[in-house]
Amino acid sequence: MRAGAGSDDRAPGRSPCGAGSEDRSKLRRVLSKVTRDYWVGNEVEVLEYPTAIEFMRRAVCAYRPVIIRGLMDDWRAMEYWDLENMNELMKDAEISVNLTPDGLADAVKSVPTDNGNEKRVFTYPYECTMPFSTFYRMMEEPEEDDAVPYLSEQNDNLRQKFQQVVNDVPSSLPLVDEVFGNPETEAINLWIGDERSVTSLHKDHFEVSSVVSCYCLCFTTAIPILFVQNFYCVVCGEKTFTLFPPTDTAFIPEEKFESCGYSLTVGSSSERNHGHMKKSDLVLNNNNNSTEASTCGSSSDSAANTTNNCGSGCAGGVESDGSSSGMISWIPIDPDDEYSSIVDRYPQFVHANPLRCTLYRGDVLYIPAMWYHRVSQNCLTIAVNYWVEQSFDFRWVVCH
Ligand SMILES: O=C(O)CCC(=O)C(=O)O
Repeated sequence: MRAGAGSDDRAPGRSPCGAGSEDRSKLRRVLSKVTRDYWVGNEVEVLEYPTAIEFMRRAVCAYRPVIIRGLMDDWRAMEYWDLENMNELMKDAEISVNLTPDGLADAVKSVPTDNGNEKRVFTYPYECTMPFSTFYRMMEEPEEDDAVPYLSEQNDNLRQKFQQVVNDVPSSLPLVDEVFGNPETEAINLWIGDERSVTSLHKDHFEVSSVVSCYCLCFTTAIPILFVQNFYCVVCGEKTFTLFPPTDTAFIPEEKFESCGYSLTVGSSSERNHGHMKKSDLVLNNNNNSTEASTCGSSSDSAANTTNNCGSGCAGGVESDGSSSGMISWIPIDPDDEYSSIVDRYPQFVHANPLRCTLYRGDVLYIPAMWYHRVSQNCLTIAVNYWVEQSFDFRWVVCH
């Protein structure tokens, strides 16, 4: 008799490697429990002025997020950055701001269809070029019917576009240099937003245009992707993170969605409203192919930057399918929604291991590569994050 022939492994409902649906559900329960008990725990640890060894032991070797205090004490940004001072310095600078009607950029939403039903699509924000002073007014004097602005361009925007303030933060974090041996900083990003904006659940990818060694590539996609570790630094305000370990990939749904992007409606009102873009100025189009002018109260007439947030050099969500089909693979849940409404739809989410934490002024959150995160602000918040190259090791293997 051939090995395996006639054994239970061949029975209906069993996978080729022998796990039936009951076994699989037991495996899920065990994976969830050992993840929680031996690895993730129930809260994000706080390290005050850690030495390199402490950070190494508590966070890097444990492959767990931690909040680090004391890394930003000597930053000039801590003294000078608030929205008013930044506006003084940069009021005429043209900046790129993401606009949405509801504060949800790069997220899965239900939209009405022509036949009166609803469908879920992945939506990109409208990337609008505007003077900093317009952004400042939209943040300081928001009106009920305003579109929601979020300075969340990524793409290394602090180093590339904010020369006036880039030297107010270090070019790298000394603790990181010591622990990882002066690693490459892939990007330094500036984020300015408030409680109206939410960044949906995702993990950080950094797409590279150059040819990199194939073992560094995410092998589920045709696009070269590096995973990065994230050092997220709050200069003022408050941010709340909901984090999940990479092994929760077994419990976190991911589906393909048609992608749509917001663009300007014809005859939009920004001129009438001193640059304030209104919710009604935005319309959702298939595939984010808008080439309309995107100057919102701007003195220039630059065209829409239609690079989406899965474009080169920024954090995508899960992965693009790498084709031009306009389909995007994304996580269709908000973990901060009502729990029962999520598990009704995705029962395996019951095994997921969320960790929640809030960062305050001067806090740095270390997010190891491949950890999922969902982010929101509790008030007007200015933050900077460093994406640092991740060297691949056994964790990469285990997580796959
Ligand atoms: O601050 C945010 O809204 C999102 C940050 C984030 O997702 C990231 O740094 O990868």
